Amino acid sequence: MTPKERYLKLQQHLTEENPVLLDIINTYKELDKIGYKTGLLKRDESYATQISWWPLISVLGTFSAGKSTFINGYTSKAVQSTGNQAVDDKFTVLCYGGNDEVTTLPGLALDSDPRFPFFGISKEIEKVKTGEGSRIDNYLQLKTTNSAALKGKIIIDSPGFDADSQRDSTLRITNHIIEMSDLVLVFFDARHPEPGAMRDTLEHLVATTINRKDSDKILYILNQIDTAAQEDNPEEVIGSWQRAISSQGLVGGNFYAIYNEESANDFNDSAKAERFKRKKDLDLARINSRIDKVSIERTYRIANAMETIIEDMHAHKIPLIEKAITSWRRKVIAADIAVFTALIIALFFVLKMFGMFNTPFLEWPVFQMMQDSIIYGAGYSAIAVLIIFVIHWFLRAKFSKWDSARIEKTNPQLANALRHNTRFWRGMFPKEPRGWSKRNRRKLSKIVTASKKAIQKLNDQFANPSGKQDGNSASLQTVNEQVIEEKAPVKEDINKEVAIKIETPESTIAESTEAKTVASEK
Ligand SMILES: Nc1nc2c(ncn2[C@@H]2O[C@H](COP(=O)(O)OP(=O)(O)O)[C@@H](O)[C@H]2O)c(=O)[nH]1
Ligand SMILES: [Mg+2]
Repeated sequence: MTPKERYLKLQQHLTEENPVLLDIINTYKELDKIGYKTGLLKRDESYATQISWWPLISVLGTFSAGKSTFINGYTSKAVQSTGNQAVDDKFTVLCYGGNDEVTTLPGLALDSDPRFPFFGISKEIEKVKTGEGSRIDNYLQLKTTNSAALKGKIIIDSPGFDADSQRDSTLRITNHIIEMSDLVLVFFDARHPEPGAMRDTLEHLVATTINRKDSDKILYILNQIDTAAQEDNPEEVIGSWQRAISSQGLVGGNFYAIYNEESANDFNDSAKAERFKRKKDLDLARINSRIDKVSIERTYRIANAMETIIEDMHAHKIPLIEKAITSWRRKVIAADIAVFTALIIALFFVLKMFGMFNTPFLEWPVFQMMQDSIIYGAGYSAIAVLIIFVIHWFLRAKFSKWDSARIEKTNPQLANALRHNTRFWRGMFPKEPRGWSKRNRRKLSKIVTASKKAIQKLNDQFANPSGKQDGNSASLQTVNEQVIEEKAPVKEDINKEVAIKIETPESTIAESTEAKTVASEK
């Protein structure tokens, strides 16, 4: 899929899901242009596909803990089949789609979906077993449906997690999914009399998650607590699970206990039922608010990512390109000197061998011929110059090839930019790297301005309750306010920093006029 097709697909989805992000897409396109011009981006790449446009929420956990039931409840649709037998042996990626009925697509469809860079997964599986990566359909499927709760997010349901019987590939996918997720819900179920039975599973999860910087994104959910209601001391069941989780050193605050009302057993005791429902409603609201928060944060992150990319260009990418060009140039000049000195010395000895230095220069047959005819004169000079340039270009090309091949291993982007900057028609002493003209740098500061505007629009959208009615949580409004409060000052700092770095005195004047053009274009 070409970047153009990807953009089209993105645009289609965003029109349905979050129109404010449409503006951001256009600024991403502008940013791509600079990427191509500087050689930091290959023609078939795009900055827009380097970020995930939708937050990813994955649901992992033990077999028949109620993961699929939870997802059906969350989406208010029967998207997933449920039951106590192993009903699903695949990972299911759920996202919003226009149709009312659930549409199922093979895992291969995920390979080309711009919303989510899933091709990483086939590479991951390929590492486990050669050839397995192409059988991605065995592990993954995509389902779409028009549940409002799915708008602007992607949810992954997983087959039961059972550390012993888990095949390597499934474990790999699980780890990959945890890696990419913005939020991970890990389900256990209270039917198992004591957490000890789940120790293996817990241990595996702990092993993969404990040392993560982002371990706060993992929520531990004890499900089906209705089944504990018959116990003499049901609170103790929940308590012992919580202790088991905390004793493993997991983030204790991320523990929740819930059940699904439709699937729940009868409580046979209205006071108990009341108590359980209260606990469940509270925890469910906390879970939902984490999900909403992640969706909103992601929207800001998409807008902010451009500034980060631009900042990175100024601070690291371009200086690195400049350094690579300088180092390449130094080598070419050194090689030029060495080769031409050697040639002159060789020529000198050859001429000496033939005793040419016994006759004066101007009487050499070559020079005689050149003096006799202007055509010969010009011809010989041209050949001499051509030979010199061919040697020089050969050296240039060789060093560019060697340098970029060496850099390719650690920094493919820089290698590409170096090749881009050392094409044969480029001078050896450019004022600035290719594509890094004043005009393009001004365009970048325009992009920063545009992304700031988009963030403002997002603020307006989220601060206005009528702006987003289709959220499924009652607490959405408070979450929004919370997020905005937390984010606003940070963003301003980043903006200021970028602005300071980018704005040279000339660009400030030009930018104010150009900013007007941008505004009038809209
Ligand atoms: N009692 C009770 N049963 C539940 C609850 N949630 C799910 N179940 C049942 O547990 C079984 C397994 O659920 P499922 O969602 O398929 O589990 P998964 O394997 O984790 O996807 C199904 O028969 C559900 O009806 C709950 O909260 N309480
Ligand atoms: Mg299931």
